Amino acid sequence: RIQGDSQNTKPVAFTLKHTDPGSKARAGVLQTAHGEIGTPIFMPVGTAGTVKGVHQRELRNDVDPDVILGNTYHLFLRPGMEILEAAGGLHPFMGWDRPILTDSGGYQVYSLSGTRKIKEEGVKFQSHIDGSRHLFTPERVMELQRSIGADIIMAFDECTPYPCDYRYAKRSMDMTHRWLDRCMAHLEEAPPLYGFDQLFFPIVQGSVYKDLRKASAEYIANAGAPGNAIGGLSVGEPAEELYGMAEVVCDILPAEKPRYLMGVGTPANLLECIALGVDMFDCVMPTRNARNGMLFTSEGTINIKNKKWEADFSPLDPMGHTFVDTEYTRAYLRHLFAANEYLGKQIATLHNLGFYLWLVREARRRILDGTFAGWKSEMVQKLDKRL
Ligand code: PRF
Repeated sequence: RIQGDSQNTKPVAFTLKHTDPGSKARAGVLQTAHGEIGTPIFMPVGTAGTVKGVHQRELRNDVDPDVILGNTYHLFLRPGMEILEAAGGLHPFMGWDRPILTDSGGYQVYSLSGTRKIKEEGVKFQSHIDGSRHLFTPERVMELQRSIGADIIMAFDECTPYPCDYRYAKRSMDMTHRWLDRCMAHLEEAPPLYGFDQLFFPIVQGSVYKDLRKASAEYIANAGAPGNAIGGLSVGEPAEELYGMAEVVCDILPAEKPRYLMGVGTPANLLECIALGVDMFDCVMPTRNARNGMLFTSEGTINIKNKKWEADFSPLDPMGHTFVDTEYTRAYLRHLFAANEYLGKQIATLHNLGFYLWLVREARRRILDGTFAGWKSEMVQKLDKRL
């Protein structure tokens, strides 16, 4: 059932614990059916019922995220809703009993499928797997997310490309708002399938136009949902535009609800946006870049395939907090990548996710003890370096 509408008597899902005196950063706790999420949080991307390259046991014990993300688009195409419903939803299917958020497909249909047609009714698209044709409407996508059974589900939206002319951006934003109304009307009639609440988050769009972003943030805030998301960013615009839009939107979205910036980003992007009041993030960067040999550390990024690591027997990351950081050397990981061994990608993935989760946990700790702003400025300098 949708929480947060004015008639709703359910307890508030989000509690703010502290606001940083030197920035707009906040630390909070979001209650979901499968447990609490401490914010700020980074959500590892588990597109198709797996965070690529990591066992659920390692994910839980070594990376320890409060929540992971799944994708409606992928799960719909494979394994399909019949299988997921027979399994009792995605949690039991994949053996993950902590919170899950599903994205609506409002981004994946645009970025992955070959041909697609966007109309008021919805989006017609072809599967990137077998070319089969499908139609996603706001109602259909709510049904799919009920079958998947995530704790947090997302509105169906259109993520505009960059660059995007003003006229297109405005028309698309207006349609995203109408789609939001359809999503909410549908959820009113369709209770969750598995006996627990699903928190519904609408999504702000508006490309890089301040007036559109403001209008969209106001529309989304008015929906009265238990949390709100910011979409349409990290699509190729300069970082300054990303921060500018995140700031405009955060200043309008209600302070007492969590704010989720979708598909962002680099470690420095996370810290800058936390400072603007963003609470939740997801991105394929730590997992995807790991599989390409790129490691994020607190001193900057490393390309482990580089010959310079060939005989470097120092630990992967002496300051790292995951077991792989001190258990393996750079020379060993470089060798695994050179030999194209599976384990190389697995180790790199654990390292990067461990780093991202350390970063947001440290940010949270610093917000709570009032030292976030200074720490952030220092960290951002180092994070963008290449070693
Ligand atoms: N909409 C949805 N998912 C997303 C985005 C969006 O705009 C983005 C923005 N880059 C990432 N994931 N539904």
